Amino acid sequence: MHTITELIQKEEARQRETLMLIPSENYTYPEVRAAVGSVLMHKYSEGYPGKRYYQGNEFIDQIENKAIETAKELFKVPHANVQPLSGSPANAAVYMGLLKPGDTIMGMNLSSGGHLTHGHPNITFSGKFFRSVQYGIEIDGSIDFVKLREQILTEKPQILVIGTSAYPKLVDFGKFAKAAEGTDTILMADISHFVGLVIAGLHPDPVPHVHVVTTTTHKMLRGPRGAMILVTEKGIAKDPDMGKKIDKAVFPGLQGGPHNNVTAGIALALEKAGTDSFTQYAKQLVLNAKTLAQELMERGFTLTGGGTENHLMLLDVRNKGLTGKEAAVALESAGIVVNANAIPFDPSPPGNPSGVRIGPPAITARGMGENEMKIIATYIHDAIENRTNEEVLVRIKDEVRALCKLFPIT
Ligand code: DSN
Repeated sequence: MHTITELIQKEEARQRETLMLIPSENYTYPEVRAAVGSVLMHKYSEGYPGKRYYQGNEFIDQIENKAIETAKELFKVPHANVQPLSGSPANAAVYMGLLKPGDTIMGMNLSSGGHLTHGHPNITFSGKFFRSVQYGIEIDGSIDFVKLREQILTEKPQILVIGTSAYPKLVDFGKFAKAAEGTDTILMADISHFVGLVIAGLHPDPVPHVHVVTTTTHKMLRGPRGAMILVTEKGIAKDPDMGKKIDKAVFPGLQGGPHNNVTAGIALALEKAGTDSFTQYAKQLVLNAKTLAQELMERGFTLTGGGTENHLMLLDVRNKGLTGKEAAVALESAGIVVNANAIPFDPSPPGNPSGVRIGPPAITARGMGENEMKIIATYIHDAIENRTNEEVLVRIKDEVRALCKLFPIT
């Protein structure tokens, strides 16, 4: 039996020697890892800066204020809460703060690329304690905004959730706002998956159009596992207490002491996100995603929506004669780590879907560019075509390891 230390070392080697192509994963900065592993985790700080239930928070207050101010400046919003422990608790806090049990949440359904916390019925808090109404995409991956407006007018949701976790197109927040025009619906954008593109100006910005924005901090932002809730000018104009209500829902509503070590990591990641070097990273990421998508299509893969406009793509692998899970397992044997994922209108169940989701945020952070995307497309193709040939899979795994060595993790 390995010790925990040995297992951490093994996991580090796995991350170093494989291609991390799950689009929601990334490598944090060394400064972020140092902050998360620091003495800050020893401290209890229930409350908010200047209003804590424990003494000894002189420096913690400054750290949290720095994270809040950096977030407000970066996203140009009047209110930020940096305490949610992750994306699902952040979304839960918005619902708890702004809705009553039984109110209606309207979000994109899972197979169209939405998220469980956007009102997925029956099995999630968002679909159990609230009335859930779901919207979807059309066969070409687009959203029919005329249909959406009709649905909003019929269902009268208290909140419309605009966000995706497996959607390869840009989200037009202005069109969503127009679809809800004249109603009392709160508009919430969950930009967890593409937050870095928003910051870099490569994706439409939700802030002018919605009342509240949630995002995780560990995906494209390369921060620690955590999340933020931002209230926009439009949100404050709708309800001057919106920020206070959300703060109260986070603490004491849902959480106890904030993870101060994580707050420091978030502050550091946000500082980095405001630099030119982050903009360069985001540009390269989009270029890499488009190159990988194009190269995969040239090798006979079907991409839902016909490619990608952001940082991720969904491969429908049915034409290759296997399921998404079988494809993901074959790729892992070749050192390429992806996740099986439902595709739009998937006839198969979520546990054994027809697609895989792929994205290059992590390998772009390692410094890989378009040339490497072409090589990786060949690896993906060869691994799937030769999925029962152990010799080929081992050969690709060796080549993946050699490629990874050229792009060390910092
Ligand atoms: N679980 C994360 C993802 O992989 O998309 C966020 O939902």
